[in-house]
Amino acid sequence: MKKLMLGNEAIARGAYESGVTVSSAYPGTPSTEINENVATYKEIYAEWAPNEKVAVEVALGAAISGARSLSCMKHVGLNVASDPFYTAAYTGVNAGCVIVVADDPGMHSSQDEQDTRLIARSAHTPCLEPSNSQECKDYMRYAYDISEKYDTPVVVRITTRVAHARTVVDLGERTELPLREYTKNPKKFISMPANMVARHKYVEQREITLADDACTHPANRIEWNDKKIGVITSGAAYNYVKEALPFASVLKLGIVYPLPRKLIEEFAQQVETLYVIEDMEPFFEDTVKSWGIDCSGKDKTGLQGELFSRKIATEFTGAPAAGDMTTQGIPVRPPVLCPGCPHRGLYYVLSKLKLTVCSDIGCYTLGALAPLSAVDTTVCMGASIGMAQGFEKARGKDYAKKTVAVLGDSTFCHSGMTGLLNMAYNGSVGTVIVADNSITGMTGHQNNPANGFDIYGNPAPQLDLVKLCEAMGIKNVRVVDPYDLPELEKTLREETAREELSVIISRRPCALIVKQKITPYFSDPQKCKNCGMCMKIGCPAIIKTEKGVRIDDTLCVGCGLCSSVCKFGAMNMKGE
Ligand SMILES: Cc1ncc(C[n+]2csc(CCOP(=O)(O)OP(=O)(O)O)c2C)c(N)n1
Repeated sequence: MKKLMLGNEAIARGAYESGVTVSSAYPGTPSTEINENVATYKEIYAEWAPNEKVAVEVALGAAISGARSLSCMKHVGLNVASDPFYTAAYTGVNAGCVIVVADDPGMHSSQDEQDTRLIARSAHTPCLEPSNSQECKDYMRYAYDISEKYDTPVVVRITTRVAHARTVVDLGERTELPLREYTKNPKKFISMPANMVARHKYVEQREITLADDACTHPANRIEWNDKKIGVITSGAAYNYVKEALPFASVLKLGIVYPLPRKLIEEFAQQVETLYVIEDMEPFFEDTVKSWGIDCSGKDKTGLQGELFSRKIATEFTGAPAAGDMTTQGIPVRPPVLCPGCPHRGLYYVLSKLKLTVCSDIGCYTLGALAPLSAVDTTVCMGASIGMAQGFEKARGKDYAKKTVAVLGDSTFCHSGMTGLLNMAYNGSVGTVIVADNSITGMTGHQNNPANGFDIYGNPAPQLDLVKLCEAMGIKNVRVVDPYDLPELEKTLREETAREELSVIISRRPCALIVKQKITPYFSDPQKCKNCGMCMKIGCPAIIKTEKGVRIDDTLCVGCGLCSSVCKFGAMNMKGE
């Protein structure tokens, strides 16, 4: 049967058909839909882990114990998981263990452009890269076969356009696999120096063998055409190359690490001019050049942003440039906090109090945008707390009283908890605000340990944030509703004035998950003085006109924040 599938859906299907029984992941665009789809297969146990490190550890444990396993994450997730990941290359697996990592060239929804191929190489772990949904599914089987044959975890690297494009997939049957036998093997599975010295040698030999075998693996193939131009490429870029340079011969790499040297040398010898066209880093290009083969590519495509076929046609054939194809003809629509978002009230008050805000990664990062403009720093998940502590240690307690850390509930569970423990343990002064909207909002509403539901939507033990903070020895823990601006402001003033550590839990569910009847607000033209105060909350439902403001009642969710900030009583609920 054929089905139109997202790359991410096809990866899940590939895991299913390959007989996977355990999958642990943490959401992150553009990888999130993989585990959401895995969870639809009843044959696979799926879970959201609190972070990627735990997810990889669960997958590794399952694989060593004898079951094929999967872990998925976005590229920066692999940084979090790198501790178990690097050592897993030494311990090896038992049953197959595949880690799918989604890179985001062009940073559509990420804080950096990281190339996972580089990490796979430094961890001495094989890496595969599919170009479309069919390959997403097929490469999962290849990945499990390689994982078991060579006793190694395997990375499947995808990029945004492959993860989020739909192409036709030929569905196959699931191979049901019995659990492999597990036997205690300290020399392999206990990462003590004496054991790992021998394993390191194994890893080196494995890599040489795999590089040789990769020369004949079906995932690496040459498509001969005119031999004047030859292109080495992979992943999404392969599709663009086929469209932009249909006359060229192409070496399509599916195993992108370790590289099949003999195959590349054979290809290079037979073409007049050799180009390497790859998203992100000059990963293939640098290696091929290091073998003394003349080639080029990055001088034309650059390191930043993603490739697209018109860009390749322009750079490699001199076709007219088409401007920025990604935005042409499309009105600019910058991201914004949704109408009724509970983070809006919090950032309005933080901005009013002119506090230094070490923020974090989540919907609340949007508090950085005008008119709220309340954020000073955002680095990576969980960094807000450590950064605020750094401000305190460098600038002193008085500055700490003007500094807050802000992070969401999922981010707090992911990697905020340890930062808070550090503050408590080291007697730091400061205010940490957990913007608890009872969901992992930014990545599309995944459940997490703080909201009391598992990946299937079933009730799960709910982390009690207040008790957790108290258990860390924090005396000042308060819960406040961010729709209640006066109370929120009072709480913030009181807690930041203390020369102690405080936690404020700003609690209200995400406006998009609240299912209740909405009575929208309207602006009374008799009372509106057009003072612009309500514009300061940055609500997309409020529209400024020459005569005053208007509320778009198709957007308004009736949160009443505009009414709280209007001094003239102009904002009222319809029917009031
Ligand atoms: C290491 C890492 N993993 C995953 C992500 C993707 N990501 C961005 S924000 C976010 C979670 C946001 O949830 P929460 O903290 O609850 O805040 P909300 O968006 O609900 O306001 C995730 C998973 C990331 N940026 N970095």
